[in-house]
Amino acid sequence: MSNDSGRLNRRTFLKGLATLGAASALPGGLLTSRCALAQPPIPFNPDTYKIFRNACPRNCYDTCSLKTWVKDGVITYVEGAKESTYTHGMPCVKGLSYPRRVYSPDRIKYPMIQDVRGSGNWRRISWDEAMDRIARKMLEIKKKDGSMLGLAMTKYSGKFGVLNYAVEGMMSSLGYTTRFAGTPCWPAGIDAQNYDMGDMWCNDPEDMVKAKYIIIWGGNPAWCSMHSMKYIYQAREKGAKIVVIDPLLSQTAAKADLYLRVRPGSDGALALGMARHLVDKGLVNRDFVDNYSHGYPEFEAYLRNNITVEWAAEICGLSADVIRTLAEEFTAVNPATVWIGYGMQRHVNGGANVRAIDAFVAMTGNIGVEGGGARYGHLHTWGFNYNAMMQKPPAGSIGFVGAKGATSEFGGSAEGGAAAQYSDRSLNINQTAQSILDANDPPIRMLWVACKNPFSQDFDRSKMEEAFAKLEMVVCAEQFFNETVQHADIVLPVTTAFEEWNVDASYWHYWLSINQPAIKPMYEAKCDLEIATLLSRTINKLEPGSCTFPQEFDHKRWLDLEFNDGMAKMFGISSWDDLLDGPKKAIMPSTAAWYDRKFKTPSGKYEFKSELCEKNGHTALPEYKPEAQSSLPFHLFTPHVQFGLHSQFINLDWMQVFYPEPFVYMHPASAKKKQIAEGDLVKVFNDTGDVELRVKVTTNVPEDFLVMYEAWFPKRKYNVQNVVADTPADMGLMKTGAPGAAIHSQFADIVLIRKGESAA
Ligand SMILES: Nc1nc2c(c(=O)[nH]1)N[C@H]1C(S)=C(S)[C@@H](COP(=O)(O)OP(=O)(O)OC[C@H]3O[C@@H](n4cnc5c(=O)[nH]c(N)nc54)[C@H](O)[C@@H]3O)O[C@H]1N2
Ligand SMILES: Nc1nc2c(c(=O)[nH]1)N[C@H]1C(S)=C(S)[C@@H](COP(=O)(O)OP(=O)(O)OC[C@H]3O[C@@H](n4cnc5c(=O)[nH]c(N)nc54)[C@H](O)[C@@H]3O)O[C@H]1N2
Ligand SMILES: [Mo]
Repeated sequence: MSNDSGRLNRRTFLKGLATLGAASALPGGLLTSRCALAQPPIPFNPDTYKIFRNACPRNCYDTCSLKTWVKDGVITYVEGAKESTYTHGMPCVKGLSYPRRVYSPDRIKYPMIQDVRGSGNWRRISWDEAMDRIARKMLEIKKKDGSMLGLAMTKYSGKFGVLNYAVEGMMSSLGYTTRFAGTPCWPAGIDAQNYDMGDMWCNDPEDMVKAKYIIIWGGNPAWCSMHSMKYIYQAREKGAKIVVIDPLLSQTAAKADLYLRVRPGSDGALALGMARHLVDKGLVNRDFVDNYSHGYPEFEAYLRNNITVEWAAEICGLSADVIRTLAEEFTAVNPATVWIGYGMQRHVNGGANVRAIDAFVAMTGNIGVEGGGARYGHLHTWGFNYNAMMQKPPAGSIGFVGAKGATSEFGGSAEGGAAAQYSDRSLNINQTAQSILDANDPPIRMLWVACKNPFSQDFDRSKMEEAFAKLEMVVCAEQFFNETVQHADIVLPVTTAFEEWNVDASYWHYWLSINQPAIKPMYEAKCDLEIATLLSRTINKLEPGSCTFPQEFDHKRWLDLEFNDGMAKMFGISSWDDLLDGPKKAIMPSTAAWYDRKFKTPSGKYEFKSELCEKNGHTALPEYKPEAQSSLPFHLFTPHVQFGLHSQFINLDWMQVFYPEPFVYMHPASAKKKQIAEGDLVKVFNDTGDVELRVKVTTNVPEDFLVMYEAWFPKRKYNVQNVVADTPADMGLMKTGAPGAAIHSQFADIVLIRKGESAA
């Protein structure tokens, strides 16, 4: 990269930060010392740049539509596409850092082999050799076991492009394999909304400007969906009240009109207390409950017989008066909305709590209303053909008998459409380590990891070491040498979104964006789809007919195969080429989900009482379910970080300026009790394991809390999963194939290791 482009890069980046208000997070002086503003201005001639269309493919609400500026074949900076009213011309701080990711010297550049796993002795090999070794191992498995079930795949959300589903397709095309089903992210809430409404569907976030009352319940959009904040602020300018319900004083809470600190996992009790108050006050919306709902009388009887506002107050830690006022204020205006965050459903009672909140919103008549709704997420714009994913196993493949194939929340079963009695073997992604240890007959011999970082994102890290030790071969398709790659035998370099064709929809807003190659693939990187075609060529040469995956790689042809009339109609395009003119928004009859109040439940109505839910082992009504208990003194939260997205971004040098070190956050009173002060080195521990790091003391967290943000720091031994067990959430199995993970129903203790420098 030329100096000029480097400088322009940094300047635009910091300017972007200042606009976002993130510069306030910089320690004083850093901004000026890093910034090139003092240097002579760079002559800027837009005509010397080529602009490409891209989209941020991360697992994020915002899925930003991007424009990439390329000069002399080099990406100089990335901006938000102005066509998308949602992205609004500006990506987040992570998006602005993309050139740094593409050109990071730490990227995996070539296929490599590690002579002894964990040794760090990586050797460059050719693509041919890598594929040959992989293919031979797969054929060896089939010969030994008579099936491909010894081959497993774990994949989640490192990149959410539709063509990345070629990884699933590649597996199906080899035969019946073992899949890690489910998602660590949002499954309990997905099932809950499916029981209540028959699908997960949310209003267009842009219609939040119409809301007169907004409760952000267990979500932190100031960090995790920053583009949504402008709608919330606009609603406030028009008079709306913004309430945040969270055990932590998050940045979103700090920006609210009212912050309500609740006990973890007590949201169901709070919602039911609010619902009871509506009943007492005669504030229930009769039109909705009488005409569009099923089982309301039974729900009301449950509230009258079992719930009081005082009981709810006791459990959630708010006063009865606050609960009454909140319920009354919410019903006093129209429309009013609740944004149900993903954070709050990561509990042993997460699904039950989402159902209770849905029921409260439904009683107020705010479902199916523009500016209203119980907003959680949607997949309405994901109507692709999933051609890359749906591949048929070779004739005569032997698999699991009678079991259900693995599913994914983004549609389709992994069975590849073959109507055989056999299927894939499906294991729980939220208990990856235990599942590997338990799987026998045949054992998992080989693991393919793509778009996934199990060592940093899955649970019970120490068990993961043990589980990987059982595997005969681990292949990672990756961009960086992360902890999972350290535990692999072969690593395959993959492209970034700027080096490939792809298409990205959002699970929150209604825009669709394309990724076109702004630059050629860096080094020897290939996309997941090309890797699948390459493997198919290699393995079919060794054993003809052993893999059905197409052996040709023409990205544009693959994109054609993903689109259909439904998608074209929804986005008002004639083909995906139209997305090269800019992102397109779905054309909808209303911005409100369920605007016609025709629900997809068995009764066709909103189900306060769900027989399906009962059949699946839960309660038919959204009854109270208690949070987990422990004898350990602290609740432990490991939520999402501001300057990274899971294990991505924090490893970039630009991000380390803002987030150089992880801390555990604790309240001053409990710090004092433990004789711990700010800056001290401590150990956070529980039965699962321990983490050593320094302390920050803050009243943003309750007294009985320890908080650490998930992130990957390449040069530190920091991993929150050392202390997060693989505890299941209550729901998720129905729609995603495995129960969710109770990531926040965790507990720990803390002990001083060494006093900090300042105190010494
Ligand atoms: N303790 C704790 N754990 C959590 C959570 C939490 O809050 N606390 N949150 C959970 C949630 S909500 C989620 S969604 C999961 C996320 O878990 P993951 O989906 O595993 O997370 P990422 O770190 O985003 O991505 C994984 C890897 O994908 C790689 N990748 C990027 N692009 C590509 C590509 O094109 N091809 C391939 N093959 N790889 C690519 C990235 O380099 C990265 O290493 O984590 C869960 N884990
Ligand atoms: N910057 C950034 N953005 C991201 C991500 C990221 O890692 N970084 N990840 C993306 C992904 S995959 C996801 S799933 C979303 C997550 O988006 P969010 O759900 O907004 O984020 P989380 O940090 O998981 O949790 C939000 C809040 O839930 C609170 N919470 C936890 N338990 C409870 C509870 O019992 N009750 C209540 N009321 N609140 C509770 C936490 O304290 C936290 O403040 O964000 C996406 N966007
Ligand atoms: Mo997530």
